[in-house]
Formats: sequence, structure tokens, C-alpha cells
Amino acid sequence: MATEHRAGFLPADADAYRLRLTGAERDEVAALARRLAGTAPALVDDPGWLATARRLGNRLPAHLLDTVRAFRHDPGKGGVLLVSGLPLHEDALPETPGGAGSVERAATLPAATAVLIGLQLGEIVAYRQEKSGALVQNVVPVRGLEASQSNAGSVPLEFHIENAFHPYRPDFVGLNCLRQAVGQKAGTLVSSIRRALPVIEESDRRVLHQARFVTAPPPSFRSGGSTEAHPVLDGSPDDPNIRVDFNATSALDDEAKQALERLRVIMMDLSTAVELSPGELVFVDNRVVLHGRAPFTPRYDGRDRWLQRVFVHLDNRRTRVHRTDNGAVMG
Ligand SMILES: O=C(O)CCC(=O)C(=O)O
Ligand SMILES: [Fe+2]
Repeated sequence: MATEHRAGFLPADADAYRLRLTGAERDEVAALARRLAGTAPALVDDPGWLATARRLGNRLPAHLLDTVRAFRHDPGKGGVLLVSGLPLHEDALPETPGGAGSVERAATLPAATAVLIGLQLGEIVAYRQEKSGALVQNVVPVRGLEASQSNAGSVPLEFHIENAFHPYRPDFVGLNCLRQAVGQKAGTLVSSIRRALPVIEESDRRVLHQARFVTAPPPSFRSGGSTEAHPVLDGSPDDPNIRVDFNATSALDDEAKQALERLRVIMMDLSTAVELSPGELVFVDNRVVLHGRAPFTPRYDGRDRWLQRVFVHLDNRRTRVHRTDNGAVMG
């Protein structure tokens, strides 16, 4: 990943926005997050609590706000923003949850921190059919689901954008690290179409821009059928968005199948590991970056890897018809 930089802009050659808070900045974030965590009813999914989060987030350290704003404007070649040095009391963390579909409803310090920052990037949203519509979701290994192509598994997770099948995919996916797998640092993998594009043959690019692919919903979604035919690359030929899930997207003809397979190899070859440590929060731009996960060995001893995930949308009006009372949950 790129070198650290203090200003709220990305040097042209840098791969990712990488921002390490100073001790003083961490204290400022901690004070806001604690104040938010103590705001009644101390529930993440409560509209009043979220309104407070939206307001308090404006007071985050200027350096952090500058960078979030710059990342929103242009996510850089890597399409990733990594914030480290966030407040986290590792000693006070409970055991890593182990159940399927686990979510964080309580306004804990890490949940409040992720929401404060996420709400500066855009609108935090969730899907009623996924993880019971909770805004903060636990990403933890689940016994019996080791082989599943979901965030409950521990086998390699194929590169994907989040909810590739869905018309209202998140614009950004945030992953906040509470606990890392003991002795196993690498977990989340990312791969940016902005990096990969020059390596993709012109003829494959043309095919990938055509509606010759369909995508099925992931295992975490409890309903929904496959999409209509869609392109994998969309928008500017020089800087396209990518829409693919290599576990769920299939090609409708042989030529498209080969182009898709070559894309898969390129995206894997150019991928990098985001080695998240506790107190680090990564946002990936879900329009230009695929993410996946390296395999790891869960121990189910309460000390397993534990991330908390939030989804961010940029345009709140676009999904209004799907959100009751202008709330945060679609579906
Ligand atoms: O476990 C990870 O690092 C990422 C899992 C994932 O794809 C997700 O939670 O959306
Ligand atoms: Fe994912």
C-alpha cells in the first residue's frame, strides 16, 4: 500500500489513501465516539441515535474529514481508504461472536466510530433481507460455514463487489477491525479495476462492456433471483465501474466466459492484502474495487478474527421508494 500522507489529497502515484491518526486525533475521535455511544437509546439502528451520529461526525478531526471528502471525490487508483490509530479498548472487548447472521445493535465504541466516519462518507444503509437489516454487521467465522462463499466462511472468498446482483449496491463497504486472527495477519484482499484496466486486452474490454453476464444473489441474502443480463464494465471506457462477483456472475456465451475468466486471473494477479489490525478501518469503493478474503483457520475460542461492516450510499433519494419512513434500511 501507499505511503502515508497527511494532506487530504492523494499523490498521483499513490495506491491508496492511508491515514494514521495522531494520539491527539485519536483522543478527539474517542471523545466523540464515547459521547455517541452514551446517547440514548444507545442503539445503532435507532433513527434519533443516527441523527446524533450525523451531527457529531462533523466534529471529527479536520484531517480525517479532509481525507474522507477527497476519497469521495476520487478514490485513487487503489480505491481504498485505510484509517488507522482509531480508539479501541482491546482488553475490554467481549468474546468474538460465533453465531450465524451476527450483528451489532448496541452502540459500542467501535460501532459508534464506524458509524461516525461512515456518515461523513455518505449515508449508511442496510438491506432488510440481509443480516436482519442491521446497519453494523459482524464479520466473524461461523462453525459449520467454513466452506461457504460468505463472510462467515474461512476458505478463500472469491473476489466480488458487494451485492453485485442488486440494483442498489453499496457505493462503499467499510470494514472495521476489532480483532485479528491470532498469528494470521492477511485477511481482506482488494483489487482495483483502475489498476487492472491497462492489462486487459482491448477485445476483452469490449466484451466486458456488453450485457452478456448475469449475477445471482449471495448466500447472505434470503431472497431475490438472478439479474437481467448486465455488463461487467460500465461507464467510461478509460475509467469504468466494475460489477462482478466471481462466485455469482456467469457469462451467457463462450466468448464472454473466456473474457470473464481472463479478468478473474488479472484481478487476482493484481490484488493486494489489506492487513487490518485492531483499530483500523478500511473503506473500499465498491464501484471500482473487488474485495475477497484469504483463507484462515478459525479456532472458535472467542478470540477469532472480528470485523464490523457498514455499507455506504451516496445518493439517498435514489433508494427512497425502498426505504420506509426515509430510514436506513432498504427492502
Ligand atoms: O472477511 C473479509 O475480510 C471480507 C468479507 C466480505 O467480503 C464482506 O464482509 O463483505
Ligand atoms: Fe464482501
